[in-house]
Amino acid sequence: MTIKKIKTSCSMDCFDACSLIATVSDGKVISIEGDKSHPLTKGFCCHKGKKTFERMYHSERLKKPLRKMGDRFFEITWDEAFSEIEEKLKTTINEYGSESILLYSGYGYSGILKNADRMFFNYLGGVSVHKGSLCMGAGVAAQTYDFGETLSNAPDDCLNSKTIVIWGRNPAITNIHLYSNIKKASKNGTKIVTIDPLKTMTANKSDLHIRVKPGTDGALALGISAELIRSGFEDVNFLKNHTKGYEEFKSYTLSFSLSKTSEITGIDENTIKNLAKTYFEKPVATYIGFGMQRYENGGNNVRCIDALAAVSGNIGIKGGGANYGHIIDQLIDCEYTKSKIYGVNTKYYNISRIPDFINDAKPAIQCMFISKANPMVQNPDINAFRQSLKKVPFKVVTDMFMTDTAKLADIVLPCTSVLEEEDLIYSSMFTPYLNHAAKAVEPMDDIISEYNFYIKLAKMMNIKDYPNISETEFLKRAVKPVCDYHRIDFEDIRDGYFSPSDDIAWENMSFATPSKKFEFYSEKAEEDGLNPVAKYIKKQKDSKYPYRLITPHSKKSLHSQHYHFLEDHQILFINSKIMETLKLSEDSKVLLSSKKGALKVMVKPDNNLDDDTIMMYQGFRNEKGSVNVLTSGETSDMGEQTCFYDCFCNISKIEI
Ligand SMILES: Nc1nc2c(c(=O)[nH]1)N[C@H]1C(S)=C(S)[C@@H](COP(=O)(O)OP(=O)(O)OC[C@H]3O[C@@H](n4cnc5c(=O)[nH]c(N)nc54)[C@H](O)[C@@H]3O)O[C@H]1N2
Ligand SMILES: Nc1nc2c(c(=O)[nH]1)N[C@H]1C(S)=C(S)[C@@H](COP(=O)(O)OP(=O)(O)OC[C@H]3O[C@@H](n4cnc5c(=O)[nH]c(N)nc54)[C@H](O)[C@@H]3O)O[C@H]1N2
Ligand SMILES: [Mo]
Repeated sequence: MTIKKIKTSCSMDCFDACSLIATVSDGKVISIEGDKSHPLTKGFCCHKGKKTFERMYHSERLKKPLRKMGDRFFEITWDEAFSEIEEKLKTTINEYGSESILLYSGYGYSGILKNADRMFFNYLGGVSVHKGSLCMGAGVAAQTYDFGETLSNAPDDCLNSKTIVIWGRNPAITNIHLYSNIKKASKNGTKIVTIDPLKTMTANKSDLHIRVKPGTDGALALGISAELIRSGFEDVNFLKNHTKGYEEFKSYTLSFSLSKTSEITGIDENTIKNLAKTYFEKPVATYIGFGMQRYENGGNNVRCIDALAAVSGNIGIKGGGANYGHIIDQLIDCEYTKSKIYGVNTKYYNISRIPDFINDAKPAIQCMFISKANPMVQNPDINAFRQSLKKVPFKVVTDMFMTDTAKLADIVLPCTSVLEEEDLIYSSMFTPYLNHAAKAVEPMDDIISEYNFYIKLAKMMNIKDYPNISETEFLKRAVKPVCDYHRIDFEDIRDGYFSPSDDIAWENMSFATPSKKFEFYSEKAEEDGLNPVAKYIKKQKDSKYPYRLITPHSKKSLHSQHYHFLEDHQILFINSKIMETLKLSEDSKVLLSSKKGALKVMVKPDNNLDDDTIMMYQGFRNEKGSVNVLTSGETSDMGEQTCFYDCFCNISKIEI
């Protein structure tokens, strides 16, 4: 028996991107552990990361290409799959042009290599590709106006903080390595404050939980800033030397009196006053989450929080930061970037509103390629999504499993697991590291990797310039700018990991904005038709749908991926007062309806919820109750981010 330890990485779309050690015995992976030598992973990962090898060997894993005939799928050979796809692409391009091909290349896998699909379709002349975001777009746009880029302090820098404010993020569940640092900081005496409408596990373990009304964080941040300014607590030096437009911000923010802020946010005046004092007593690290930007005013909410961090001088300092994401994509310049010049016919569709795009596209969409995503569960307004797909004559989905999306395809292609290929993994959400993932085992059943699939298809389509290079060479070229800048060799990264980032974001006070300062006033925002200064915008409610549905991420699953195999049923959490008003008891069945659709669900009481907020977890597959039959494709004020949590519903009891 030969036992090998292979250094690989979790490839799931997550803050942490854990470095993993796969134990391989006689050509089979038998276990996965967090990598002890990795500075962020520190020897532990979550249950989902550990399951990476179980997913690879799962009995339901797809191993052969499948073709739909009637309502059923049948196995076909790779050659048959290739020739049908080749023929469809050729006739589509000849008759309608390449823009009548739609590519949905999602975020279900965080490696560089699997950008091959985007590269191929650029070489093909450019197709319809997405813009906007289901995930973190509003916050990224906001931080780009304020700082010029989205960067955070190093993950363990919060050990230097006097207070850590976790604002609309649930790291105990979604970002476990940040959470372990927070726990450590707490033991050392750092105060932990969580601002969240839900009593999450993170909120439960904090020194202070502030239950803000959903979507009102902008007002809260402005109210705290106003109190800081009124008390003379603002950081005069930082404001004078490193910011632009403070006076404009100040005159607007001062209209947020304690009483007005309290009324909007539901937080008492004393708490707001104390928060101002907390922000004055530096350093304060603010961890801004993605939950709080899934709103119509999501971008402005983040801008208001950035402004608070700036007014209090918590930017560019140890233990501080307006820590949202940590984008390192700009350092990666792969063959994919070069391929963009070939994509002359590239057209953009809004990722939240695919049905509208398909319904109106001219030329009409003829072919659709979906990979690394399960939009039939995760996109908003999935009823409309399903309807619109009926109009697309030919659909190819690449996935490891028969998802709700794959079920709607004409051809389903299997793909490799991260354990079956070499790759470089990164996340841009939090971890500053690029992790090398070595190939642990050969692909099962001769599955053709996406990378090699597109090399072969490029040959069949006679694309002469398409880079016919090895995976290793592709990765080497991708990180060449990083290697050149940091004077390292690809082999240094191949040893395990590399962080190209500074420990303290913006420590040199040279921001990436046009003025090189922190911009309270952003001309770029103004050019984009937005208020140049961060603003609180209020969402009007529709009285027909009195309850706001929040659908956060759960511990059990990464989106739909693990729920796919769980027997759990969807549950709607509401408080006892609503239960009484609607004459419901625990486990009653209700019809939850929105202007987009309806879902039958069981209810359970949760008295930590207020009287107009209800909660369900996202990620359940269609037959178990996908929340996204209720959500709509409306997008936020900036970044074209789906407003998943601006979902207003009604509840009616189902009499059995
Ligand atoms: N276990 C697990 N981990 C994951 C994921 C997963 O599916 N499962 N998904 C990964 C991905 S892709 C992402 S984007 C991240 C998301 O990570 P997070 O941002 O931590 O998670 P969310 O569930 O989007 O929302 C975080 C919190 O925002 C709160 N919230 C909602 N509305 C408001 C509001 O108006 N104001 C405030 N202050 N808070 C609000 C919610 O109650 C929730 O507790 O997690 C990543 N990690
Ligand atoms: N209501 C509501 N909806 C939400 C959210 C919410 O908070 N509320 N959160 C949103 C967020 S933050 C996000 S990021 C999205 C996530 O949306 P998705 O990324 O669509 O969600 P996943 O369920 O993770 O689907 C990823 C798919 O990729 C497949 N996959 C994994 N590895 C590979 C690979 O190597 N190649 C290929 N081809 N496929 C692979 C997986 O098997 C899985 O089916 O959902 C969004 N939807
Ligand atoms: Mo996400």
